[in-house]
Amino acid sequence: MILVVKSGGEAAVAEWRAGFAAHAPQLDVRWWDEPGLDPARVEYAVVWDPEPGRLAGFPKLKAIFGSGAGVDHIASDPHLPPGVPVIRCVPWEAAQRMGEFVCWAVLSLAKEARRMAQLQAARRWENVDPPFAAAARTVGIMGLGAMGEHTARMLLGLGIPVRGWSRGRKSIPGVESFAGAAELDAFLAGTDVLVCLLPATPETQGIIATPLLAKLPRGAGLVQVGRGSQQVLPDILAALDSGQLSGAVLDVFAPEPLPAENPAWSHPGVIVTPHTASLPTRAERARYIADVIAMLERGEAPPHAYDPARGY
Ligand code: NDP
Ligand code: OXD
Repeated sequence: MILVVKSGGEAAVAEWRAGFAAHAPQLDVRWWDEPGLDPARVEYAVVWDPEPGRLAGFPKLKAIFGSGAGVDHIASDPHLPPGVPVIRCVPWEAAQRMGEFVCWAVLSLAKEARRMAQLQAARRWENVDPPFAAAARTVGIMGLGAMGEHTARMLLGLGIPVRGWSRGRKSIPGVESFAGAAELDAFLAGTDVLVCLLPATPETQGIIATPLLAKLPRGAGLVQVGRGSQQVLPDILAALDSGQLSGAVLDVFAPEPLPAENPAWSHPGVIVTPHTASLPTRAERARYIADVIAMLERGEAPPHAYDPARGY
């Protein structure tokens, strides 16, 4: 049973192979561009940002796995083979690592970590006196899915009040739920630190822009860990310059890598991280994918399947 992999480059294939060998030794793991590979023998694919049209070249494909949680880079392929499920890679570690990153980001904003790093670089011994305890500011999470819900619980564990916005209403103990476009403004009005954990869809494209930022309380923080297509970066920098935002942690950009000349790199109010909020090891992801392949082979419905009707 051949599984092709295109994630992390050819150099990463050995690590993927070792990960699968531990949990699904029947899988023959091959590099996507391997010379002489017979496409008709390929049954599974694990990919990040595949070239459009390539997946359609495997006629016996049973499932396509994203090597990450968001599969917009696969779903955007106009030649995606019809009827082949696209499955998001969401091991427990992915949500845990995301929760850890967001807690770190929220605390970094509250503790003015960027300013402290600047003072250290300048060898200046100056008090940094944040005006609020982190627990005095409500975090609002846009997107309460696999990542958002776990993150909400971890923030609550730190004593930080949490509210969330999603398409459908949620009932997560301790989290105030807002649903749909009609409740977005009310959600934003009580959000002191906005966390974006939305998928990239036509509805979320460009959502983090001046009109939305203006609805947050003045001096709000922003943690963007969704997708770069959701933000208008000049609007975020302008909101920081005007004081509408007090600080931002930005992990995702369009395009990636963020070009060296982009002003976000050196903006005093921004912490830039290189799309690194949640990256489980290849061993963790291989174990998860192997488990889902076992479910598929037993004829069971896979978890975290991409739904083309919803767009995520
Ligand atoms: P899920 O599909 O599990 O959750 C998506 C959430 O967004 C759901 O709560 C959904 O609402 C909500 N949502 C979707 N569209 C809308 C909309 N138009 N209005 C309001 N709410 C909406 O995804 P995950 O939690 O697994 O991942 C979310 C995203 O995080 C990924 O798509 C990816 O872009 C990003 N990500 C980033 C990483 C990084 O390292 N920076 C790592 C992993 C993921 P409902 O529940 O009602 O359906
Ligand atoms: C993502 C991921 O979807 O890294 O961004 O998992």
